[in-house]
Amino acid sequence: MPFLKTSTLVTIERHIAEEAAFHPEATGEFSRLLRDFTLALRILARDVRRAGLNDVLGMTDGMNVHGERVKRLDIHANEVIYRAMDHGGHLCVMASEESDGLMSIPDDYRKGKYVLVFDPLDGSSNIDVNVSIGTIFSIYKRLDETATTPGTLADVLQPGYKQVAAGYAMYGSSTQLVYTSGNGVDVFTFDPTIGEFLLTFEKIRIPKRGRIYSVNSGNAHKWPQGVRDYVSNLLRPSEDGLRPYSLRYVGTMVADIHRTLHYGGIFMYPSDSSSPTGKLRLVYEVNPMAFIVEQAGGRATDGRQRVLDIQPDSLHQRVPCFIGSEDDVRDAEAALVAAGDF
Ligand code: P6P
Repeated sequence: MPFLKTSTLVTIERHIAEEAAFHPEATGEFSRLLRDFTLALRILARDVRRAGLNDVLGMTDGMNVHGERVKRLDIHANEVIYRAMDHGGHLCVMASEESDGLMSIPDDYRKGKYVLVFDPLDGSSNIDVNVSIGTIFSIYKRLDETATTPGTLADVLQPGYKQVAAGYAMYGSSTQLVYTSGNGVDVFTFDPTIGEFLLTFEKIRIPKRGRIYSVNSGNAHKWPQGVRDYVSNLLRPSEDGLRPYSLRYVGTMVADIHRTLHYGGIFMYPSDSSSPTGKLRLVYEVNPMAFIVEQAGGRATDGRQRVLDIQPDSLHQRVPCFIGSEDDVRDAEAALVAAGDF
């Protein structure tokens, strides 16, 4: 794998404090924000691990804002993160996949200069079968950093290149936190015996090209012609042995991106005839993953433009996405152009 395994004993708190040196304007507020957030992740790591025992699985009678039946663990995760983050004084507003609109900071708590958006439990369709699920998050500075009023929708709907930090936790055989604040991508593994996230891989670099593609092929009949041409070509054996590619698809974005980050290749959720803007959400799924993959040397577009340059129009806006190794994403874009999809 193209990154260094570290042997020094570095907790995420120490790592963030050391990274603060790259941000002279840092007041320590950002470090305290992340400390509170990792507390929520520690709680969710415990609760996801015990989910099968606590009977929190299974369908609720609730529906989320998108009309999808919501599993109890989704709601629980949303509440855990909100309660961990609502009183620290670092945030002026939050928003999540499970929230209809903005998640306000309670009146009697100070409004800070940061904004947190998150998908509390990505991959909820996999909760019942013990397949990896995760939490995805992004942090922005509010538009007026001097304001002390509640944050607004404009503070949340910022283009992805404005992200101050982004990351995801993956609750699998171990709980890993993959994180960037614009200075490369680092991986922390949770040690439940000491309750700490320890730095395990530093400055991940995604391979320039991989040999894996990741997409829900069940939608192939609905894809734009360029996507079908691109995937057909990946399956055509080449004389240099680079093709055919292998298909790997977990159905949890966190798991599919995590594998792509380490092994290279491409993760795609294209638009299709029934979902003209794809399925995945720009603000709290695709933007954070795009920031991470770009920081690891990869590429993330909607098939035509850089994801991080897109100005969001609404909180739950969907966007087609092609994310992964630079060469693989560019090949997909070229196939879309060749087929006249743009
Ligand atoms: P499909 C999980 O429900 C999710 O939001 C992402 O984590 C995942 O990449 C995608 O949807 C899977 O969608 O349509 O392939 O089941």
